[in-house]
Amino acid sequence: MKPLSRLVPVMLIVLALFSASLPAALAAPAAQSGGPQTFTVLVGTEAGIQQLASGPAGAWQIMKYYPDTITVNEGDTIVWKINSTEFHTVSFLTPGQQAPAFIMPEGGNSQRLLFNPQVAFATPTANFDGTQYANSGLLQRNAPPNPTEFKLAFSKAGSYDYVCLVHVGMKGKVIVQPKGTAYPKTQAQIDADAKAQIAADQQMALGMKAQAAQAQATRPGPNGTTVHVVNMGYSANMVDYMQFVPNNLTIKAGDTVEWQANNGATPHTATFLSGAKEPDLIITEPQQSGPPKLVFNPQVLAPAGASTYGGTGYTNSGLINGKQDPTPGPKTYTLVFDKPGTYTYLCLLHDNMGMTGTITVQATTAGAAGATTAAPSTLPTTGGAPSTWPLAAAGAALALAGAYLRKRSRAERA
Ligand SMILES: [Cu+2]
Repeated sequence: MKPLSRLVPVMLIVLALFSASLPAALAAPAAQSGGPQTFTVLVGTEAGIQQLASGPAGAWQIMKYYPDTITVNEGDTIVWKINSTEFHTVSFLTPGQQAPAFIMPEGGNSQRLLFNPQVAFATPTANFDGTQYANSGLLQRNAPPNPTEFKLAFSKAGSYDYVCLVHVGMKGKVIVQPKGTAYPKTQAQIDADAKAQIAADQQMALGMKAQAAQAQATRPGPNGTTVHVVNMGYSANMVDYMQFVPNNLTIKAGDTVEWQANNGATPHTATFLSGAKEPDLIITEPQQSGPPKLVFNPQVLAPAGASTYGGTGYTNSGLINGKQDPTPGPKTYTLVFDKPGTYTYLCLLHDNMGMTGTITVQATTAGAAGATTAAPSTLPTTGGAPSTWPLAAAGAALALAGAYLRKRSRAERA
C-alpha cells in the first residue's frame, strides 16, 4: 500500500489548500495553466493486509486501474504506480495487435516454458501517438530492479485502451484531448475518485470471504478415512483471494487432502518443501544479444513426490490451473498423510501474499489405526502425465504470481 499511503498526504494538502474555499467545478480550470501536466494512475490494489516477512501484503488482490479511465491533454504525461503486491503491466497495443502471451513454449524440441520478454520488460516508448506498442514491463513493488512505475507522454489526441498482459480483463483507457482543452477533472478530483473506488473494491473483496469458503467439504475416504477439501484461492469480479481455504487443517493419520483448482483462471501450487529452499520461479539465462531468456522453472511447474506425504522430500502439485482455464491438466491434487505431525506448505506463486498453509495430522485411535494402510493404493491420482504438463501449463499465463520478479531478481543476483 506504499503508493497509496504516499498519495494520501499529498491529497490532503491539496484538499486543504483548495477544497474548503473552492467548489470542485471552479477548481478544475486551475489545472489548465502552466503547460503540460503529469497525472497519476494507481495500478491494482489489495485488501486483508497481513504482515509477512517480505512486508505487508494483501490476501485479496484486486486487478483494476484507479481510475480506469483518465482524460488528459496532448503533451501531458501519465505515471502509473504499482499499488499491490501482485504484479501487473500497463500495455498499449498497436491497432489490431493481438495481446502477446505472457508465457509461451520455448519451441523446437524444448518442453520448457518461457516468460515472454515482450511482456516482462518495458518498452523505451517516450511519446505515445497511438501507433506504437508501449509496455510498462512487470510493475512490482519491493522487487528491484523491477520498475514500480511507468511514465508515458501522450502526443496526439485520441482515445487509447490499454490492458494488463498478465490479468485478462484488467483494462483501462486514456482519453487525450487537444492541447488547451479544459480538463474534466484535476488530479485531486481523480485521486478522490480513485480513493473512493479503491475503498469500495476493498469492501467488495472482503465481503467475498464467505463465498470463498463455501466449496469446502469433506467426504468419506476408503477404509473409514476422510477426504478433506482445500480450495486453492478464490476468484471473482477481478479479485483473487491468495489463500488456501482453509489454510490450517487438522486431519487424522490416513486421511487424504484434496486441493481443488481455483474457481476462476488463476493457477496455484500446493508445495511441501520439507525444509528445502524454495525453488526460484524463474531461471534467467543471459543471451548473446537481446533480453535474457526467462525460463519458467520446471521444478515449480511439474508435479513431484509420492502420493503419500510424511514430512520429507520435495512434494509439489505442479501448476494447478484454475477451473476456467481451458488448458488440459489436473484440476485437483491429492496427498495422503500417514504420519502425525504438523506440515507447512505454500503456493510457489503466491506465498509472498501469504498463500501458505499447514496440515496437522493427528494419530488415529488404536481401533482405527489398521485402516490407514490400504488407503494410498485406492485413491485417485491427480493425472497430469509428465509428457503433457509443460504445454498444458501454457494457458496459465492469466494470473501469475507476484513471486515471479522477486525470484527473478534473486536469480539474477545469484
Ligand atoms: Cu497461488
